[in-house]
Amino acid sequence: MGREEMRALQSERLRKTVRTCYEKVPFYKRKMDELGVKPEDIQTVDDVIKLPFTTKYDLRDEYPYGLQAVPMSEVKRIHASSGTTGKPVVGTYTQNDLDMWAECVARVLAVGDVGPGDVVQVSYGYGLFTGGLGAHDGAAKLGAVQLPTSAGNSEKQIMLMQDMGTTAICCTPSYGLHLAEVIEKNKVPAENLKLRVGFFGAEPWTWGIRRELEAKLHIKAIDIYGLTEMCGPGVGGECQYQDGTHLWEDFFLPEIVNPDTLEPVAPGEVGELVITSLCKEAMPILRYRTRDLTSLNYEPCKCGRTAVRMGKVLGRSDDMLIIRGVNVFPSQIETVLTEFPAFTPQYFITVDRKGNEDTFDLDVELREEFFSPNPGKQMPFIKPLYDRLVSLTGIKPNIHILPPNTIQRSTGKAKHVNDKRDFRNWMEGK
Ligand code: DLL
Repeated sequence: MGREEMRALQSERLRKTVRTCYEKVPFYKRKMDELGVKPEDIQTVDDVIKLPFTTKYDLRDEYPYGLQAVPMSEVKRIHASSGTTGKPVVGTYTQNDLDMWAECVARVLAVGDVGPGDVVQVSYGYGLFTGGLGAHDGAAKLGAVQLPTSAGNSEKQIMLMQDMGTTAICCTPSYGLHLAEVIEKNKVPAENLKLRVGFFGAEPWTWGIRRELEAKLHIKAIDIYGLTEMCGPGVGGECQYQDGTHLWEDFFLPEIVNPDTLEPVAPGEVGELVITSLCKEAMPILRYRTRDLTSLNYEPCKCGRTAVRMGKVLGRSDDMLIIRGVNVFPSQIETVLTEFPAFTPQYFITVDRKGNEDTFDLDVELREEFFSPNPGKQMPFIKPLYDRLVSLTGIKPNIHILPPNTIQRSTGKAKHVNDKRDFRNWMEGK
């Protein structure tokens, strides 16, 4: 769809969404009244900046159904993700919402030519998490075979992958890496695997991880993006050119704002992604602050899709680490680590404070063939990694080399950081 046509469609859908929010969701009526905005003030997508933001804290405060715009009799599914504290963030869906979601995921899977005869192994967790059922319904929409293995039990996953002839896999990139390691460890012959493509998301990942996944699993690794508040996976996905994540703008209106001032940033600049849903019925959502730091590129894509492309998620405006005054994203560490082939891409960061000084400890693993418990033999590996990290981030890490397979592997979203200082309160007050 051409940009002008898209704008017209978005504007029409935005008007409808805003009216519904105002009339059906007391929370939005209150917020809009506070800002002195009426539904008729919103005529085109340019007016979106007049609308109030929605945050994770609002969702928590309105838990569980405060933002719902339809009666329970129209709700067909409930999903949830972990919230900032205690209570989860809840998403509810009408049948149309579920259909729209499946369409969104199907658009991404279609990039890998997924269709009838394909066996799609869904190794995202099934349950309240949107990954499992989201990928499942997307595969179903394309008429592919759904293999709902869920996450975990890796040996069995790999047995099924061979026996069932899995051609496409959906899981977190960290779990994909773990499966690749198990395949390697079990010396599974390449000809036993029919894998062609993988759809990885739910956590930030880098080009280094992509190269590793593609080389080890002999696949094309496609990025799929999404969040529970919008539907789940499939808010967007990469095309075959792997040069940005196309966001499905007919369903979601994206903006990038400066996370401090909340003002729009210049086109192409990095800031926080804010999304307004354009078709959601059960829980329409206005200007949701995703906390994901990224940029938008409206240049036409080689693939012919006109949908805007989002850059790789660089981190979250709330998981950014500030170590000795320097902003550090775990993804930066990952990028550096994957430049050094002697190391596995596994890492764990511990940040603490001793006296007035922040401490930064980084656990990494050397691959089997390079590992030695003798510190003297580790030094030649530590030094270049250390130098590279210092030159990139400006802070000096204490690097600890661990034997292969010691850092805790994850079946879902990997946990890479233990920040013992707890800046959360400080960040919230900012
Ligand atoms: O993680 C939905 C999902 C499932 C997406 C499976 C893709 C695949 P939540 O649990 O609500 O939903 O977490 C949403 O995860 O705001 C991002 O910070 C992060 N995230 C999701 N996909 C990506 C991605 C699901 N491709 C939060 N790259 C989002 C980077 C991602 N971060």
